[in-house]
Amino acid sequence: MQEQIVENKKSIDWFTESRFGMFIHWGLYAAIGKSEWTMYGQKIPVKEYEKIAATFNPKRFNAKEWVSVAKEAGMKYIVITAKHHDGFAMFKSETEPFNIVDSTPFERDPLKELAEECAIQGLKLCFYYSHVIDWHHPHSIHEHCNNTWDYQLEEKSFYNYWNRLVKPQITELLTQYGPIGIIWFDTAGGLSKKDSEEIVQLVKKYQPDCLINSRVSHWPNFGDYQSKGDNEIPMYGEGTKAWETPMTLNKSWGYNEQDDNYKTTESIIRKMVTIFSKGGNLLLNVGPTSLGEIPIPSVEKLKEIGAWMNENGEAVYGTKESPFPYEFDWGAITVKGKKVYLHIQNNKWSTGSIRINGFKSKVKKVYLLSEPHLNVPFEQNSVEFVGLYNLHLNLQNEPPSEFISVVVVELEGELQIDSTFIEQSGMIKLDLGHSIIEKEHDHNVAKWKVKIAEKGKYEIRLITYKKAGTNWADEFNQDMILRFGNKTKNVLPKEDKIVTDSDNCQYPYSEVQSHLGTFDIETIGLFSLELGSNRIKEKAKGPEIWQAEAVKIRTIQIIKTN
Ligand code: FHN
Repeated sequence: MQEQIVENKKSIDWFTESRFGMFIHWGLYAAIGKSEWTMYGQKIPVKEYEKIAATFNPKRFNAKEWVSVAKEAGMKYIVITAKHHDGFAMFKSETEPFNIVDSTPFERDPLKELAEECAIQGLKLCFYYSHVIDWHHPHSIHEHCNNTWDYQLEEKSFYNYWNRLVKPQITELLTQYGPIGIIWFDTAGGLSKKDSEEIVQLVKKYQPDCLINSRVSHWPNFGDYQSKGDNEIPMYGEGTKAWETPMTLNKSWGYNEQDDNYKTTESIIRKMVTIFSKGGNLLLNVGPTSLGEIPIPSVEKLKEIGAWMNENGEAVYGTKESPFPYEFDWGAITVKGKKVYLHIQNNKWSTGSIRINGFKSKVKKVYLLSEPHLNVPFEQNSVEFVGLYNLHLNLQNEPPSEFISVVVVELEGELQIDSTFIEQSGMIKLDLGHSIIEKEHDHNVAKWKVKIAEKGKYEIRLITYKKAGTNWADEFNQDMILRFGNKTKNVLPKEDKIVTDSDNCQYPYSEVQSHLGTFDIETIGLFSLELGSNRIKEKAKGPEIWQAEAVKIRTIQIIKTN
């Protein structure tokens, strides 16, 4: 399959250049208004659930409006649920009458209308298809989540479902709606490699340029790019192929009338630029109502995001990830040719300056993206014998954009940086993904090398992401072994600080910071840092099932305290 990924290079380009798409979770469940898992959660019998179709009449659905909302937000593609886990097809299906045209008073095919409108407005249309979970069909089999209130598991025959529903419906989707950007598969627990390959071949047979996400299963053998876990922003060092984070605007995918837990626009934009700076795409979700409207708070958020994208799109579309293998506390970096874009959080402008260590390229000029005539004063200096190169910017004016303001650093030549870990203004984050993991006795040790440019006291913190409802003491009940330079400490991490809205982390996870120790650094140079624990796992070879982990170790943060 490696060959196939290379063959698809051309079609993956539109995806990586686009960076930003709209996810739409829309189905019969919108009429219940409690999100898309209600049928399963309440064990609603198929016969009862089917009755909802008779009342489903999304009269206010307007494809032109939906596509315009996406386009004005700066989104370049739309992924809509053609069939979610409830088995209801949101398109005219000859294969199965449980579909929006044949079993509702609405009688229209919204996917056809969206396909026409996307073609007019220049967005790629993509279809989500739940290929393994289907609570309506008597023969679908998933490893965990089946309809066992209507059907007996032992009476199911998977290929009855696979051959008579899944394959024909995917064929319909690929042959009746013009070119499709992605078939977005989901929750494939239990699907065999053979079946997974078969569905990949089916998609490629009808539309060779159509991309397939990793949740088709058996990634990296199959799938053109990786879907990260829901609401998961990966750490550095977790895979280099194209990837995408599916993210909710509030806490739900399908329409949930009680969920007004919207993220702030600032928080979304911070997460967005973090994703872009790591080379990923953001697929941001809306859950329209049963009348066919995108909820007003979602539209308002998307308008604000659109205003930001409109001003700063140059620093997003077609850019590459930051070459620095770690996060900065002031914001994030994207790169295009000889331009380096610094996405600086507005609350950092008041500090008056930003210093980037490890910046080797000669800088030609620095200016504000939104006001290119306004130059930003800068200095470059280096201490070559210790390999320190820094770029210092003076942020004299007020931030020019709302939320995050972009500064363009234009280079004389190609971008060159020192890619070792170097503390940045007294701080650096070392992600587990970039450590070398070695086995010692009964546990693993994660190892990094880090360059310290200033003498002083340094605090070491552990950053983990904890799932809501997890009891910390159950997860961490043994000391970790921390080695920094030639000093060693045994420490049991505690929940010292909880951050509910960090740039990388969101519901159902929150960031936990644990103080591990403080060390005196008396000479500048390269230090080794090691963390040993039975909680450090070998690096995942395939996709991680993000949702399954109660606590995920992410990062060691080093902070200069004086
Ligand atoms: O179970 C689904 C869920 O309803 C939703 O569609 C998300 C979107 O990524 N995918 C599954 C859970 O990972």
